[in-house]
Formats: sequence, structure tokens, C-alpha cells
Amino acid sequence: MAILWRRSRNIANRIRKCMNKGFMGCAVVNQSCWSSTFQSSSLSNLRPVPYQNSRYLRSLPWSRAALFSVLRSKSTVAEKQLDSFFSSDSDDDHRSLDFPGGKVTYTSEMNFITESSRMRVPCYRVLDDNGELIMGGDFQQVGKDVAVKMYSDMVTLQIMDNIFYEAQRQGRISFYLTSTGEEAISIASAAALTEQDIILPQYREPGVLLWRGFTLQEFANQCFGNNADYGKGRQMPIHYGSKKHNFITISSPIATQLPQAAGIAYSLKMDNKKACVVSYIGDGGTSEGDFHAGLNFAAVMEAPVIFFCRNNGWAISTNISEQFRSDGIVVKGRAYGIRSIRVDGNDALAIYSAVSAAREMAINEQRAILIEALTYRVGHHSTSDDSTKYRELDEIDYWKMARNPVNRFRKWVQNNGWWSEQQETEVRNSIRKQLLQAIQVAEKTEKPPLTELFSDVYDHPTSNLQEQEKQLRETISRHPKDYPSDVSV
Ligand SMILES: Cc1ncc(C[n+]2csc(CCOP(=O)(O)OP(=O)(O)O)c2C)c(N)n1
Ligand SMILES: [Mg+2]
Repeated sequence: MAILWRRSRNIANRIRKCMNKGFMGCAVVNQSCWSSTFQSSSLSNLRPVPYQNSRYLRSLPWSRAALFSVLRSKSTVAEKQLDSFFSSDSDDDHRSLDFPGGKVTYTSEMNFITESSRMRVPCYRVLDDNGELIMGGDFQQVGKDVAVKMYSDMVTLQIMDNIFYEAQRQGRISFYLTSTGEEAISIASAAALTEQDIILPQYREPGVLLWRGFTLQEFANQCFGNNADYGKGRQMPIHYGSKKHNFITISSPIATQLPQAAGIAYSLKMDNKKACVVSYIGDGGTSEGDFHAGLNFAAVMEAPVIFFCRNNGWAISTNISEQFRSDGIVVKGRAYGIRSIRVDGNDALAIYSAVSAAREMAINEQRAILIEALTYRVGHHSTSDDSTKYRELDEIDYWKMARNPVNRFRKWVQNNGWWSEQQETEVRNSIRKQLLQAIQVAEKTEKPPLTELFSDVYDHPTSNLQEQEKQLRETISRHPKDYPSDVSV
């Protein structure tokens, strides 16, 4: 009892401290109006590039790039010239430099741009910590059916996480990774998209697949790597993928999905599709070179892609304070000319609204958008990690209890009269039963045969692959007892 009391007092202290400190030690102002956090597009007036016939400009190397650009798929909004901000066609040419990309005004003051603004970028939210709507906020309405599906899917995700995590601990699957604390992000963002939008995940977004109808059996088949797994058992558990659901298979090397996302979005643009690409990434992933390449490509090619960054405070054991010195990730969008917003990642309604608005802009204006969601990884990084070795239990408990995204959304759904205690019990029991059944089936289903290990990459296996297969078969015949009996040779 005394331990319990001390623990809850610790949590209360932690909550008080965190309320003052904000996100990971820094105050971030909550804001309930998304439209003002998107950087205004009013700067993007269209103006003809001055002096485009000048011999001087044509002689510059970048004029070749400009020539090439006519081959690109056109933006629906066309090129933007930032110099319109200072626009005046009059006689002030001596006060500005006509530079490719737009005019740059001269100044005689030696001002370095500061490394950070005094105020951190505010965080858009719709629901307060108690699940109540914040008055006067700007948000997209969510009706009963969508809200109930969102909540049920969050519950399903929680149950999946608990049971698969336990299955890994029992040695039945080799690896697992939970979405605990981040359930609202994948579910609410998926709810705001259409099935035509193409998803390139990092790995902590199974909720998107769940929303799109990937079944519990399909999740179990992948984790058990059986014959029914679309990856034919060649990937680690949680590396889901589904052509039917426009969900590109997860690949472990982080951030590789971002340049690919820019490319896929560009192909949607060329085909005049009314769809966008959504690529997820973690805070740690933003330190990869591919993050920068992906954003720059998408901005320059005006590709309809939403980069969704889950800033959950940690990249395995690396805290964000050791990851970057910027005000999170949201400010990085501007450096690439990408419109950006910071959202409360534990507020499902804020995520839904921001993604709906971002999708509309991405498609209608043919542009990239960056969303940074502030959240927290409540679970260990994966089953290969023990996060209590590098972070305070109080910190974990604070996010698990006081900032729980599922409980917050449930309060809102319940206050609308759309959910009851009885539904809660029924749904939890039913999902649990269905999942245990799916695991039993997945476990009993045969594994893909050994030959599948060498197929599907080359039309004809290369000589080194043939050599490897021969060596493997020799090893198995020498040590048959070390080879799993449920995989046919
Ligand atoms: C290119 C690459 N470098 C390193 C790793 C090892 N690694 C796996 S997950 C991870 C941390 C990623 O953290 P973050 O992007 O914040 O995602 P989170 O796990 O918090 O969801 C690292 C470094 C990797 N998989 N790929
Ligand atoms: Mg992270």
C-alpha cells in the first residue's frame, strides 16, 4: 500500500513538473486553430520571372535546369516566387538582387538569422486533456460511425500489442514492437485519408493497416512468417505490407521510405490522380540523409506527399535533446519550402483535422506538407530493448496515464453518447478471442518451403545465390536436428 501511495505521489509530482516543463523539458504552447499554424500561402503570388530573356541569365548554368523544368508535370498552382513579398517593379533594382528563385533585398545591417525563435512553434489541439472540446477551435467534424470505428480500432491495436508482445515473451514469435502511447496517430491519420492514398510506413503504424481492413489473421500470419504471409516468411515480424491496402511493405533501414514517397507522389502527379502519399517517420529517422533528400525532392517536384513525423521523444535510447538542436521537426519544413504544422499527437481529433487539411492541400495545390505530432513512446523501443535502463519510470507513467490518447478520445466519444461501458467490455472480449484464435491458426499453418528463400528477386537466380542455396542444403543434411522440422526442404 505504502509503495502504491508513494508511486502515485511520484506520478502526481511528475505531472506537475511536466505541466510546467511541457514536451521533453521545453514549453510548447497549445493552440486550437490549425489554419493559422500552416504558414500562409499568400506569399505565393504568381509573377513572371523578370529578365527571363536576358542573355546574362540564359548563360547561367541554372537556366538549363529551368529548361528541363518544362518537362516536369505542372503544378496546379504553378511556380511560387518568394520575392513577391518585397514586390515592387519600380526602380528599386539597386536595392535588390535578382537571383534565381526570386529577388533578394539588400541590407546594410549585418544580421545573422537566429538559430531559434523565442517562442516554440505552438502545438495544435482540439481536445483538452480531459477529452473536452476546446471552445472556438477550428477542426473537422467527425461523425458517430467514424468516431466509433476510430475508438474500436485503437482498442484493437492495444489488444494486439498486449497479446503479440506476450507471444514474443513466450518465444512463439521472434520480435515485436508496440504502438503504445501512439495509438491515436496511426488510427486518426488513416481515418482522414482515402484508400487510394498510398502509405509508406516506418514501422510503428500498424494502425493504418488495421483501419484499412487488414485482418487479425493477416497480422498473425506475418508475425508467424507462415505460408499465408505475403512476405513468405522472409521478413522479421511486424514488417507488414499489403498491395490491396496500398500499404508499401515496411523496411527496417529507417528513412529510406521518404525519397521513395517523393517518387511515388510524383508518379501520382504525372497520372493526374486525386490521391496523395503519406510517409511516416520517427524523430530519430529525421537525422538520416534520406529525410533531407526526401523532403527536398518532394518540395522541388511539387509532389503531393504528406510527411508525418511521430516525435515520440526517443529514438531507442537517444533522447531528442541529443538528436537535434532545432525546435523539433516542424521548423525543418520551412528550410525546404514545405508548409508545416505541429500537432498534439495524443489528440485524435487534432490529428484527424490536420491530416484532412494537409491531404486537401497536397492534392489540390500539388505540394508536400510536413506534420510533426508530439507524442511519447510508452513501450520499450521493441522486444530487444529495456527502456527502464535509460529513462525514468515516472516519465513513462506520466505519459501512460495523464496523457493517454486512447482514454482521452474515449471520453469524447462517451460524452457524445456514442460509447458505453458495456460496449467497452464486449469489444475487448471479442477482439481478444478473435486474436487468440488467429494466433492459433497462424501457428499451425505451415512455413514456406526453403526454396522461397531464394526466389522473387531475380528472374533467374544468380550464380552466387545458387551457390548459397547449395551450401545451405549441405549444412542442413549435415545437421538435420538444428533445422526447424516445420519448414520443408
Ligand atoms: C538506416 C538505419 N540506421 C539505424 C537503424 C537502427 N534503428 C532502428 S530503430 C532506430 C531508432 C528510430 O527512432 P525513431 O525514428 O525516433 O522511431 P521510433 O522507434 O521512436 O518510433 C534505429 C537507430 C536502422 N534501422 N536503420
Ligand atoms: Mg522516436
